[in-house]
Amino acid sequence: MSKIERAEVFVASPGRTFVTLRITTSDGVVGLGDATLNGRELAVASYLRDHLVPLLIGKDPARIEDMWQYLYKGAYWRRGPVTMTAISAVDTALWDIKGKVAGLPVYQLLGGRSRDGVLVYSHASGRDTAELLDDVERFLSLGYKAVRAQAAVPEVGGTYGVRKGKLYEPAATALPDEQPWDTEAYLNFAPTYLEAVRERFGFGFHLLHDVHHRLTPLEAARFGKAVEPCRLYWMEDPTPAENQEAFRLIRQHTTTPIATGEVLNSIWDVQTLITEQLIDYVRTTVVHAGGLTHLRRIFDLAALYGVRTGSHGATDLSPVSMAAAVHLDVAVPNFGIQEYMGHADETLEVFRGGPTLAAGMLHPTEVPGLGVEYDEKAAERYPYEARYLPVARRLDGSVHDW
Ligand code: KDG
Ligand code: MG
Repeated sequence: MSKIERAEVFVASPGRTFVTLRITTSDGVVGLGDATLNGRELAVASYLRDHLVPLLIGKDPARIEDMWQYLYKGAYWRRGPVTMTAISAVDTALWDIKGKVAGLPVYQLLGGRSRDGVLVYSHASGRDTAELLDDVERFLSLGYKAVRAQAAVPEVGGTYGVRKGKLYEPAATALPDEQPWDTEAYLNFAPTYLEAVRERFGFGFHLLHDVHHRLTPLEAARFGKAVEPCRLYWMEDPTPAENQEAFRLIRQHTTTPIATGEVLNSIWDVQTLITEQLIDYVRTTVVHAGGLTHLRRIFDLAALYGVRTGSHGATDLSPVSMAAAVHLDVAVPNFGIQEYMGHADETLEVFRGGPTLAAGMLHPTEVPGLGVEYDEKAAERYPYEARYLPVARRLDGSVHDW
């Protein structure tokens, strides 16, 4: 029987910080898992190094489900982003190994293709409406069939999702940046730029918008209603999702589709949202929701209730996560859309391979496993740098949801 011989945790910052788990079997097969939790990276690295790696050595790498149950139930302490990200990394690495042992790309182990390619959306943004419109035009001319639109709120300036450099990167400072937030100014302004996008480019592509947890349910209902003429593909995270019941109120007032789940970690965190059909798209990910094993379980529950998938895919999900996501996206019947922001050149020096993009669609690799390699030597050129996500403060100085 093959055994897990080695499990190593790498923390490096090629373009941004990534935590990567590499498992090696006694047969010399290597599997990778992403363990990146933006702004709390070292907590997951320690969870893996100090608590999970000693449990892995000598175990059978083929028993993926059993390993998941062992790590989840064996912890006694349930759920939470740190635990679930660490379990995800182990689970993803074991699927990578299984694919390599079988000589098959991971999507074949998940039942094979349900579709030819994976529809993605990218991020257009601007410091004002004019800049946003130019950016939307750029993405459409690159062949994207779906674009997310975000613009800075005039005067207040503070908002979520406006790119400064080539890629949107919110975790950019050694201590959290504090950004202003004004709900009324946002509610007055955001519908106007979404309308401007539709007016200029029409309805021949999918338009998305991320509210980023900043509204109360009633405000979100008002926003959803206001943007109905724009026929959004979705409004994302209209209100903080830890209160699943809150979505009932939004649902009663608007036909704008709702997506949520990027900060949630388990099937229990989305159970009410799915079973009561309070959302249209579930955005949980391979890296933060327990790996391919658990995410498949969430997606299957969602399929029963007509909820489609729309996994998170920001730059803080490593190419290993993106590869795993695309293998699952291509296989599940209820796939909706995949977020795709791409990665910095430095990131791609360290993580080689992964899905390919053509005409607004991602395609999984056909090589055995996930199809991504980790270049340890290249990673050494990018030592860990601490970076935090920003914090939002209302104009009276109190903390708001970022
Ligand atoms: O680490 C936080 C980011 O991944 C998040 O802010 C990005 O909301 C996000 C999105 O939809 O990509
Ligand atoms: Mg989001």
